[in-house]
Amino acid sequence: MITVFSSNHRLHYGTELKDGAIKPSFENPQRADTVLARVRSEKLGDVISEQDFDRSNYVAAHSERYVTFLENAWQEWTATGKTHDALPLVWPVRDLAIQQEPKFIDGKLGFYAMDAGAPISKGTWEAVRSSANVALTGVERVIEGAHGAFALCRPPGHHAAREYMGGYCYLNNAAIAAERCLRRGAKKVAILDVDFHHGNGTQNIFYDRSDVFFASIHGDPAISYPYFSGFVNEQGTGNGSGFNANYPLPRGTQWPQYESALMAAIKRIQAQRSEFLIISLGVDTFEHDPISHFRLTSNDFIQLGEAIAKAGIPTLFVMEGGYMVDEIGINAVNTLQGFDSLTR
Ligand code: OKP
Ligand code: ZN
Repeated sequence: MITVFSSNHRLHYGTELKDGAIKPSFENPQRADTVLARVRSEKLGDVISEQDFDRSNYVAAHSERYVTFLENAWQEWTATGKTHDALPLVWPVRDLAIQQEPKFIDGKLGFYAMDAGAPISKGTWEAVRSSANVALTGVERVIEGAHGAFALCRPPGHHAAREYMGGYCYLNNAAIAAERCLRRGAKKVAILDVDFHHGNGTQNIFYDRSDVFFASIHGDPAISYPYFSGFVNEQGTGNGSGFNANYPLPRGTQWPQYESALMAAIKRIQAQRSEFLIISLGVDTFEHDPISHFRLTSNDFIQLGEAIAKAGIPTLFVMEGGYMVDEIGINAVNTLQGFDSLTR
């Protein structure tokens, strides 16, 4: 299958708050470059660059004021004399005022963030915009008739909600791609999130809607990031009631148990009669991932790709997490090769 890639991802590399200290982020540029190298060495297919897309495509999944914040944050931060990464320091939880946007950058950062895991530096917006354009370029291929395509997005997107960033994510690439399908005439789209972490942002964006079905298989949020979403009882609201499905799994989950959840999710997706399937492809379910605790092997990812192919729906794979840089390429490309082996 074709891979879409943007070298602009290298413009973004920040710090994160980890174990009480500011450290270099696990979400580093080497990740995407390792995956790209594997795509090439395995001759998965052509690699193309991203096209440019209008900002209205981002606003389809996010609020106008949030996109404006992302566009201007670095400039507003440096206007106060700072030169290091911008990070939030206060968050509007529970009874605090959550309606009006603060007028100063420190307040805006907290207002538009769920955690301190999404630092903003000089090149962040350019990298983020390019990552969304990678997803849009990939989904255009699928809309035009390709059975599968791979959007090698970095930064990732699935923790980014309609109006907040977090967990290394700024714009929700998978959600933006789903909105593009709808804008181009589709009536039903499904997103399946196989990243180790719950796709809280994607869930948030489509929670009250029936046109995009969202399913996520992830580490039990009682013990895993993002802690505050991803539980079984979150099934959608209003028109979206019944169109959100979470499959939290315990620490140490191996392929047989994972496969049962995967089959259940795919069954739900097929029942929706979705015209397009978008996979939030995180490979941090790998047994040696440094920040997660499932135990999938590299071979298991081939089976993951095969199971997705059996759904028989035109599919866009969107890169999300995966932090064991030596194996991230093998595991991502194994998934794609598993898919291709049943669809060529
Ligand atoms: C992103 B993806 C907060 C950072 C805590 C965040 C993990 C994000 C995972 N300071 N760790 O789903 O792989
Ligand atoms: Zn993850």
